[in-house]
Amino acid sequence: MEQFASVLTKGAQTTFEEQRERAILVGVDRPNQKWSLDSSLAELERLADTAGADTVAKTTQKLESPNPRTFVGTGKAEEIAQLARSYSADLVIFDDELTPSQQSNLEKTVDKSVKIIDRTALILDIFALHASSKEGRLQVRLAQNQYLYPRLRGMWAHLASNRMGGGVGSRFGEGESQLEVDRRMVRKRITSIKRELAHLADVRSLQREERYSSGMFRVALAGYTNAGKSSLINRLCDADVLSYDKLFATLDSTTRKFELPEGREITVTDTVGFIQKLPTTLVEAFKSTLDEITGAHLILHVIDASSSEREGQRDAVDETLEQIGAQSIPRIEVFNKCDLLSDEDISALKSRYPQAIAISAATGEGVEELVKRIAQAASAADTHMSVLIPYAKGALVAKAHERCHIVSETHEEQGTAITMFVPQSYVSAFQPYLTNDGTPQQPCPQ
Ligand SMILES: Nc1nc2c(ncn2[C@@H]2O[C@H](COP(=O)(O)OP(=O)(O)O)[C@@H](O)[C@H]2O)c(=O)[nH]1
Ligand SMILES: [Mg+2]
Repeated sequence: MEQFASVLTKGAQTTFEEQRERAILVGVDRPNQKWSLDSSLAELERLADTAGADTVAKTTQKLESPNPRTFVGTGKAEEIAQLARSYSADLVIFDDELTPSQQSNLEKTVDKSVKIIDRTALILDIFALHASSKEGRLQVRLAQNQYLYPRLRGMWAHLASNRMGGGVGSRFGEGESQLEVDRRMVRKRITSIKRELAHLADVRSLQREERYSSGMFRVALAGYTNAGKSSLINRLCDADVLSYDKLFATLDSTTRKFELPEGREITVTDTVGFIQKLPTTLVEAFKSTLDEITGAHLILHVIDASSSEREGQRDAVDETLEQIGAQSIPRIEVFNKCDLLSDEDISALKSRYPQAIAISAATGEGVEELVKRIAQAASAADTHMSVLIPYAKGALVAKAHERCHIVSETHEEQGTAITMFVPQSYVSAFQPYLTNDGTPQQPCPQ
C-alpha cells in the first residue's frame, strides 16, 4: 500500500517536470447551465495546465441531454477522434463527469494512444500532485479509489492496451500490475484507507478539541480555489502558507493564532478551495479538513473580485458551504484582489454588496477594516462584565488580557477592576468577581 503511494507521487512529479502533454477539451452546451460554456472551458484549461497539459484544441456541442453511450453525439465522437489525430493529442478531457461506460465507449472511438478523462479525474490528478501531508495523500487516494471502483472494467482495457503509460489522468493507475486492479482489491483498499483516515481524524479531532477548549474565537477562510485565502492568512498571521497562481495549490488546512488590536487572541484557519462541479467523492474524502469550516465561529468567504466569474464562483462556494452544513455560521464576504479593480468597480461592488468588505491581500488595503469586522463579530456573542479580581488571582487577570476584550482597567486597593467583553466560555470563571455596575466593590468571597 505504502509502496503504491510512493510510486504514485514519484510518478506524478516526474511526469509533471519532464514533459507536458497535449490535450483536447470537450464541452457540452446544455440548457440551464449556471456557467457559460466558455468560462467553464477556460477553467478546465487552467486545470489542465496545472496538471501539466497544454490545450491544443477545444470543441463543443449543443445538446439537450448527454448521449448515454458516448456523452456527445456519435458524429461528434468521430470528430473528436479525428481532431486528436490531427493535433497529435495525448488526451481528451471532458468538462463533465463521464459514466464508466461512456468513458470506455469513447476510448474505443479514439486511437489507442489517446487517453479519455473527465473533469473529476483531472481534479483528482491535481490533488495527487499537490497533496503533501499524510492525511492529504490518504484523502486523495480515497477519492481516487472511489472514482476508480466503478470504472475498473475500463481500466482493464486501459492496461491491456497500455494506455495508462503515464501523465495526466493516469497517476492512480501507475505502478499497478494488472492483477492488482480488481474490484475486491479496490474495496479492501478503500476500507483500509478509510480506517487510516479515521485514525488520523481521531488525532485531529483531539487536537481540535484542545484548541476548542481554549475558548478562542475561531475564524475559517473559505472560498473558491485561487481566491487568495492562503495569501490572506499569510498577510494576517505572518504565516508562510504556500500560495501561487495555480488551482488547488494548498490542500491541507493550516491554523494560526492572530491577535486582535484589543489584545485578545483568536485562531484563523486556511482551508482547501472549492470549485464548480466539485466531485462529491472529494467533498467526502476531505470531510475532516472541511470540519474546520463547520467548527468555526465565523467564516470569511474570500472571493476573487477580479475574476470574470466572480458571481458564479461565489454561488459555487455558497452551495458547497450548504452541502457541508455550514450555512448557519456567521459569514463575512471578503472581496479580495481589489488592487486589480478600478475605483468605479470597487464602488459598484460596495453598493451591490453593502455587507461585504473589499480588500487586497497583496497590498494590505482594507485588511485593517476586515480585522475590525472580525473583532466586532468576536465581541458580538460576548457578555459585558465588570469585575474586581483580587491581586492573589493574577492568573485570572492574565486570562482576561489574553481572551477578553478589555474596555477599562484600574488598580484598586482590593484588586484589579476590569470592565470587559467576555466570551461565553469564560463567563463562569469571572462570575465570582462580578461587581454591580462597573464601580469597584468588595470581591465576592470564593
Ligand atoms: N493582485 C492580487 N493577487 C492576489 C491577491 N491575493 C492573492 N493573489 C494571487 O492570487 C493567486 C492565488 O492566491 P492563493 O492565496 O494561493 O489563493 P487560494 O487558492 O485561495 O489559497 C496567487 O498568485 C496570489 O499571488 C491580491 O490581493 N491581489
Ligand atoms: Mg490556498
